[in-house]
Order: sequence, then C-alpha cells, then structure tokens
Amino acid sequence: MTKFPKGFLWGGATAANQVEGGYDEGGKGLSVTDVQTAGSLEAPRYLTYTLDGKKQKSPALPGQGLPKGAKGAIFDDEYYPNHVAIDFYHHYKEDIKLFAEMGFKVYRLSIAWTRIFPTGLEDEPNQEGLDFYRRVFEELKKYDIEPLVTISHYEDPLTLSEKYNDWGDRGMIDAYVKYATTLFKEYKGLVKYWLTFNEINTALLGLSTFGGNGKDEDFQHNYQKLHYEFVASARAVKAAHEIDPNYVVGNMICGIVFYPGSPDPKDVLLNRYSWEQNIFYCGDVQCKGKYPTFAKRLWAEHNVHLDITDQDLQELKEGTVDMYTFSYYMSNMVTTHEVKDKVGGNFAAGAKNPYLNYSEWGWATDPTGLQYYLETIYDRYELPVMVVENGLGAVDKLEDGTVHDSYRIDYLRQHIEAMGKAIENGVDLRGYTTWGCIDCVSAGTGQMSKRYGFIYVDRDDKGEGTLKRLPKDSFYWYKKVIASDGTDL
Ligand code: BGP
Repeated sequence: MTKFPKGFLWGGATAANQVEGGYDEGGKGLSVTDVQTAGSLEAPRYLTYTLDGKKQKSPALPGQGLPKGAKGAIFDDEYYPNHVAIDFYHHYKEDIKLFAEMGFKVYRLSIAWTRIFPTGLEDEPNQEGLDFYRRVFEELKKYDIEPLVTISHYEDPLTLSEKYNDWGDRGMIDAYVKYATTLFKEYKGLVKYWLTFNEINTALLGLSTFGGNGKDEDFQHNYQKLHYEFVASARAVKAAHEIDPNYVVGNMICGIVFYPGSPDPKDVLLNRYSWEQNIFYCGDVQCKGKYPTFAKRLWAEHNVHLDITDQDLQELKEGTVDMYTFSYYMSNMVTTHEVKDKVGGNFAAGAKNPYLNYSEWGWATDPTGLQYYLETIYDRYELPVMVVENGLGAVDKLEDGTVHDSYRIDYLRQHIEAMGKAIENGVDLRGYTTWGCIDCVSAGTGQMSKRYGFIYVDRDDKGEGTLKRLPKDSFYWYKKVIASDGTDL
C-alpha cells in the first residue's frame, strides 16, 4: 500500500452556500443560490425570479445565473434550503472540532462573496463578514488545520448577476478582483491556499455533457462568461502574488473522465473533442496562460465571437495558476451511435458503461478513472495537483444514533488507492479533500438527503430536524486513514 508523501493534506470540503445558512445575518446580501428552491432527489432545483412582472421558476444547474432581464425573488410559499443549510454560521466551532478529531490537515471552504460585499457594488467591505471568516480561520489555526479557500463557489451576488447578466459584462471582472484582493489583504498570514472559481468548466459541461442541449446563443454567452472569468482569475492570481509571494493559487475544474463508447474512430475522435471542450479548454487557459489551438474550432462550431482584447491576452499570460485542482465523481461515455442503455441525472449523461457500477443518481463509480485523470493532467501541465472534491452521495439511514455507511468507505477506499497509484507513477499530488465532509445541501438537487458526510446532520428535505451532528462509521475510518498516512484503508 502506498504511503502518501509527508505533509500530504488530508481533509474535507464544503461551500458557504451549502453549509452556512444565516443567509440574511451579519449584513449578508442575497446570492444567486439564495433564490434557489429544492428540486426533487432526481430533478435539479429551481431558480425563483420575476420576469415581466410574473412569478417564475425554472430548473437551475449549479453555477447558473438568472435569465436575462429577470429579478431574483424569494417567494413565501417556497422552501429555500440554503437559508439555514446546516447552520455552520452558528456551529462552526463544533464542526471544526469534529474535523480536528478526524485529524484533518486541511479544510476546504468557500467565502460567501455577499458576506464581504453584500451586493458586490459597495466600495468598502462589510466588516461583520470579514470578522466571521477571521474567526473561522483562527479556529482552524487552533487545530493546525490549513484553510483552502474557494473565492467563488456558485454564489455570485444576486445584484451583480442581474446587473451584469451573469458574467455577460466586463463589469464583473472589476467587481471580482476588488473582492478577491480584499480577501488576499485581509487574511494574509491566516490563509495560504486559494482557488479562484469552483468548477469553472461547468459553463461548458452544462451545455452538452450534463444532458444539456445548448443552443448557439448559450454557447456564445458561456464562452464569453468564461473569458471574463479567466481574466478575473488571472488578475487575481497576479494580485495574490504581489500581496504575498507565499500564496498558492489554484484553478478548480469539474473533473470528468471521458471514454469513447466504441472503437469506432468517430467515437474516439468525439472522445478527444469532449476532453478538449469540457476539460482542457479551461485548464489550458488557466495553467498555460493562452487559448489552445482547438479553441478556434470550438468557437466556430457554435458561431461564437468573443470580446477579447490584447490586454486580456497579456493578463492571461501573467496570471497562470500555481496548482491544478479538481473535483472527481465519475466518468462518462460518449458516442456518435444511438444509445440503447442510457444514464441520466444531473451532471451524468450519455451511454452506460457496462464495466462500472452507478450510484442512485446515475454517477459512475470509477476509481481507475481518477488515476487516469491525475496522470493525464500531470503530464499535460506538470503542476502540483489536488483532488479537492470526491465522494459518494447516498441516502443514509440513521440506526442507533449513527450511520453504518460501509458503501461510502468502500467508495473512498478505492479512490484513495487510485491516488496512491498515480503518486507511485510520479504525479505530484499534494492533497485530498472529500466533498461534503459534513452533510450539507446538495448543489444539484437542493436536497439534504443526498448526503456525503463523515458527520450526519439531523435535518431533512423540508428543513425539519435538530441540526445535531453525529459521526458516522466513515468518521472513525477516515481518522484511521489520516493517522496512518493512507496505509490503513
Ligand atoms: C460539485 C460542487 C459541489 C457539490 C458536489 C456534489 O459539482 O462543486 O458544490 O455539491 O458537486 O454535487 P451534488 O450536491 O449535486 O450531489
């Protein structure tokens, strides 16, 4: 069994909007996720807004902004799971103590932009918001847990999203850089690791792979959105290094492995193109500082014309990331042939792979895919890598005050073994933060009952429950894994 390198960062990950709650406390403004209701366990959640004076609801993929011209709204007769979530806002000390008990070396969390700049348009930050995260970072420090901070995790300020049509305008770049720079200055000495945008590539995945059927105008919008996000990310990286040369700033990609559905050369080519559009496009810009050759083909495919200036291209070059990070849950098969055995569900789509097992949501469990992804990415960029999300969403059953989640342990064990193999093969893997280390609101469905945690939280899909925290079997297992540097699995 591979012994993981000394100093390997074992831990877990969450996002502000999925755990904090306190959506209108401490001077916080509304974010785009605050106007999302729960969907059902199978179906995506909904965005609520008014358009032409009428109440509207439409299915929402994570990271999606409001439709053009819409005003985000909270309706009294709807349930908004993120408003309380698991109330980390008031329970953070208890939760961090539990993370410490497992032996966490790192905790990946995000900052809610709207706690720092409630609308995104203020000149001065909200002191109460800054103080909250300072208290969180100080609490982590008490236990020697390194924070890994996602600056933007699907939680843009609603006001900004309305004003700039979900990153459809350059104004968003300045607002983001002001926010990021505020964080870099404020938390110097408390935070070392930063990620600029969570799963930046979902803007493309959402239009095709996730069962999406994007029109040319959607591709136009999302490629432009991505360009502005790339410039914002690059400018933030540069600012971070100027403020503190010790800062390590990473990108964050939704890491899906694609396989050809058959040996038909057309499928093999389609597979390559899927990697290019969905995985390499964002990674190349953020790691290499320039658009790849295939970008022109991708834009032409959807008749996309972008606002890109010479200065933007210069900034992309000057703001390449220090590390590559990604989430990993599944692989997907792509084919040009008619698909008989389909898989579906949010984030998962395509042909069913007969060699793999699927979760209740149609996500393929594929640890070998994780090894494949790690080796592919390291070969391409030769940058330090971190797996910053991975895990099994499941409906857990509470029995005698705990959850016997052997299925989760099996899933994680196999993925840790796969990481060990990639390390043996030379990949410079620095850390592993499992997703939803404490149960939280699911990004895709808005439901509590799709759980990932080592720690059970007593709260259901309607918002009932005591919010009590209960360690699951996997809690004690992960503690042992960390204590043995990944050898006792
Ligand atoms: C990732 C997101 C997370 C998280 C996870 C699991 O895409 O970065 O925010 O929620 O997926 O997805 P879900 O909650 O839909 O099961």
